Amino acid sequence: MGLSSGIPHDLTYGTYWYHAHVLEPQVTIRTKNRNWVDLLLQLCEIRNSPAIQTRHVMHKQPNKGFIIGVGPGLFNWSSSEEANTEHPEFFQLDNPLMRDTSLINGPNGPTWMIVRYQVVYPGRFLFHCHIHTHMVNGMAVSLLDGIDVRPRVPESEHQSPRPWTHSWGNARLD
Ligand SMILES: [Cu+2]
Repeated sequence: MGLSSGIPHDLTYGTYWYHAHVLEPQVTIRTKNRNWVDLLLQLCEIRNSPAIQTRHVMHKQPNKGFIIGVGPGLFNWSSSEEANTEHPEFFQLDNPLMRDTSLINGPNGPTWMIVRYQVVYPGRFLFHCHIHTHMVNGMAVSLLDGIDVRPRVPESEHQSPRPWTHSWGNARLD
């Protein structure tokens, strides 16, 4: 897609800045087509547990993102720009890694990572940990990318689907 040459260095892309507390109850993130999005991952500590965590294999569907920032502790800024102003050593905006899967871990306690991507494939996708026991425990969000250009379901398709029947027999599976 040639995105590496087009990644914004201007960290004012705050429209789609998400913290967990602003996520919808359904844990979805809605974006508009062509916009740039910063996803903030925050690893915290589990109470009464050692600080060390296993690595999390974070996979972003469908297109790759740029790992523009990684830092220790809790992310206490309100934007990538604000964090970069205070701690530029945590950011790599020139030729950042471009990945669809990235490792994040906190061997010495909490840590954070920012994945920046451009919405180029309208649709529903997952951003999730590839360790399935983590994913089923909630380490996943649904990216509703490009909601402004997704086609609408035709009125004629709004009814409940008819029972499906095997084309090779009479068995009804409803
Ligand atoms: Cu994990």
